[in-house]
Amino acid sequence: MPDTVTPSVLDSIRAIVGDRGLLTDPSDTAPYSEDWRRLYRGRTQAVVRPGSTEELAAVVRLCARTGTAIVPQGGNTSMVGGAVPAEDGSEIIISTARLNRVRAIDPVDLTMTIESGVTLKAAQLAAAEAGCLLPLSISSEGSAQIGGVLAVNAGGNNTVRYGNARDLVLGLEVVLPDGEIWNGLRRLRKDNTGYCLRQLFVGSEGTLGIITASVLKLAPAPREIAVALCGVATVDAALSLFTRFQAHDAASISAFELMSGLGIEFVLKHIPGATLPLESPAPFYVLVELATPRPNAGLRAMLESVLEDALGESIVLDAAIAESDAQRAAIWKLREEHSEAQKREGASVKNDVSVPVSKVPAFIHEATAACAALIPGVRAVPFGHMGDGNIHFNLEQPVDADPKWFLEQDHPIMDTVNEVVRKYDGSFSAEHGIGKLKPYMMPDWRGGAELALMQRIKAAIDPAGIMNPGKVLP
Ligand code: 2HG
Ligand code: ZN
Repeated sequence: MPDTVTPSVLDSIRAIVGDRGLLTDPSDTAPYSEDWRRLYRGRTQAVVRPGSTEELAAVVRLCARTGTAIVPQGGNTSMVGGAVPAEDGSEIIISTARLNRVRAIDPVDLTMTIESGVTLKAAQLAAAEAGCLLPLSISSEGSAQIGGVLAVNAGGNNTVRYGNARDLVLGLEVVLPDGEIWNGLRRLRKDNTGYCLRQLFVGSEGTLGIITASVLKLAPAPREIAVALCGVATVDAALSLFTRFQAHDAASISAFELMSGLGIEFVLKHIPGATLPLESPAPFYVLVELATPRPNAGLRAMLESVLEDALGESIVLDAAIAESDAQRAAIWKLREEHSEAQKREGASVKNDVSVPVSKVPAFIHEATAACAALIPGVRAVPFGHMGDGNIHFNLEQPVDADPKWFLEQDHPIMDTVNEVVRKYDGSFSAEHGIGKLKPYMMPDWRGGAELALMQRIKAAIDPAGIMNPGKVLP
């Protein structure tokens, strides 16, 4: 791509956003140019931080006129390199960080109108202050911004109950690739008026436009929450525990997370303050969270009775029920710190995949064996959202292996895991998206009419191809 980021383009951007809205010094732009996993290091001449939707639209109009490619960026927490610029410095980053107002919350309509730069954590707190729940929770919620969360259709811990990010979106405001603002900030539960455009942008990973604000569905705040950590011998046992909770009160399950013995070992080793509230370690663990807005629902008693039965039948080896908010947070910490602990342990190859819930045990079993045959000594660390079938089938490097060599094995490893995923009618990309990491898989998994249709949609909305080039589509 020709270098379109000329001094005159930078001057024009500065005229729109002011000095405060433009970073050009390499030491300032560097943190925006590398991903959290440190798999990709790009380069950019400008990180633009507009202070309003109108400013952002004016910058995009300028880019459209000059053919300047744009990488939209929120909290830069992508696991697939979805927000990093190219290495040749030809792309500018537009950050949504300064679009950070909660515009409105309505506890009767149960909606929140929010700008894209608000972090997910801040959005959750704002909803809670209004007596509501924003039912979306992911490990990176302290940094991830709402715009990015929607652009990748994040899933996370509560999908089992509330669905993915797209299921919470009632309306969107989007800056299109030509710089026009589409104001679709409607907050209606019923609105059948032609094609559902907002759902095109959710999950498009910034390749069709930049989401600048949204209307999200809220839920009533929970009155009772009960959390337990259970040690189990096998993933099959974890599945039978899940079916027991489903049979008792499926509607109260707000999270059902699986962890492996090795994953917990890494957390205990690398994360200060992490402790295991069980008497002895187990091969696998389940974190179950039940929550309800109903008064006097007796959740705690239900949790105890299901666990007692499961202990009696040796489905569960040991269990700890949180007795306070602090204990609840301590149990969740064991789960939420998995990515960080794995990063500290060494190089890892991630497989964010999904299979039908009933196939999770067979999938984990077979994928573990297949990877061990491919790379002797490789350490499988499967964990994740068992209640919705999304497993992070991550592989940690063998203890003495060279991290660089191990990362170079990423395609053979991912292809090996994906063969098992395919056997169980799963998906090679469950919740992290395609980004820069997985476009090469698209023809194989979404080829024919499906990929051709996606390419036509991209060409229709972004004919010049300036929005997040090289991401999602091969
Ligand atoms: C999680 O569930 C995130 O914690 C990250 O999706 C998963 O590190 C990962 O692979
Ligand atoms: Zn996850």
